Amino acid sequence: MSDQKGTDSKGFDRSRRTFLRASALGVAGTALAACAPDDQEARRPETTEGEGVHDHDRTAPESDEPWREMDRSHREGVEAFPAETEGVPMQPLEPRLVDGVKEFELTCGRRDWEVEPGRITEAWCYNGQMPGPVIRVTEGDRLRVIVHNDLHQSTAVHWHHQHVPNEMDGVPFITQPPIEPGQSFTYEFTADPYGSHMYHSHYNAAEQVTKGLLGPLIVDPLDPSVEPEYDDEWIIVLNDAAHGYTINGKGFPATQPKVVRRGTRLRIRFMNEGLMVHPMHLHGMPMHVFAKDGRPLPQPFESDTLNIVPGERWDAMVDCSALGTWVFHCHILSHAEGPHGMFGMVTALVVEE
Ligand SMILES: [Cu+2]
Repeated sequence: MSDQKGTDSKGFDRSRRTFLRASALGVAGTALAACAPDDQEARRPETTEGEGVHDHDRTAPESDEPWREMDRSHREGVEAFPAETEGVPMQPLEPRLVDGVKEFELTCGRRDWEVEPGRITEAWCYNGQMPGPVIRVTEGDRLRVIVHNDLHQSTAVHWHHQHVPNEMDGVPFITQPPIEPGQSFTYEFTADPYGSHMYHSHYNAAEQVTKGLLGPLIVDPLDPSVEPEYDDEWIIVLNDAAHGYTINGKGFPATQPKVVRRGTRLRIRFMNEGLMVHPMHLHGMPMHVFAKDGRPLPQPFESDTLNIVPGERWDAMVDCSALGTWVFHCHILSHAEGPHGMFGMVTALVVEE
């Protein structure tokens, strides 16, 4: 990163762009490439020039030694990151404003989902996304969410931690009839309290939620001064059953990094929609944890590894002061790295000049 030769106005090294695949996250890839050790980069195949791949290691007589094969598969995973895959999670969902009510529409359905390059699973989605779209409102807003069920099973939607009227709580046979296949149901409530929240199925949940019927519900406070100021945010949704260990519906190397400028105050919103605990560990910079389940902590604390239990949300602030590509992963290591390299719950925070 210290070599400024050949950099453009954004500070990226143009000569290294050629190592990138065309990708919506080319910026992140550039940052990653720029942080790769030079010897590793020198061996990287020149993807834009066609056939010419010259890689000493792969053709050397000793290339069948097990440790070389292990190094090769580790390196390939890192070089593929961030991999482009089919299926984009967590797009912002725009409401219609109807007589002062913010009206959203969610359709439950099944689709093929590329968790990692070439690994396709069947996801059960809201609006074709896993996790589902980001519903974002302000504390005190009136919401109406019309849910259509195009699944082959009944379903219902629970608004996790929202103070809803009982009949809006989304639990079949307790607060409402199930939303049968082909039917719709309309939820209506006032957004309260503020914070990082979630919505998810509350019917056959071990299957429906882990297959993808979940999404972030962000309620911004009416008075922003009740939360710390931040420049950028990163929602991290963890899941661990039907599709393997995933961050925002993807496993490494298809997880997406967060790329920020040095000095950014980055808010991370952790959510666990899986069946297991996941201690998330950020390299390089501490996390200042200031809220649990959307509520401010009486005593914020500093952490490098934050345990996220199923159903929990945690909010942490990172002062992105340290340049580089910092790995960010679950520290139950069998969720993150094995003999073939990193997989599952691994991503990166990339801090650029
Ligand atoms: Cu984990």
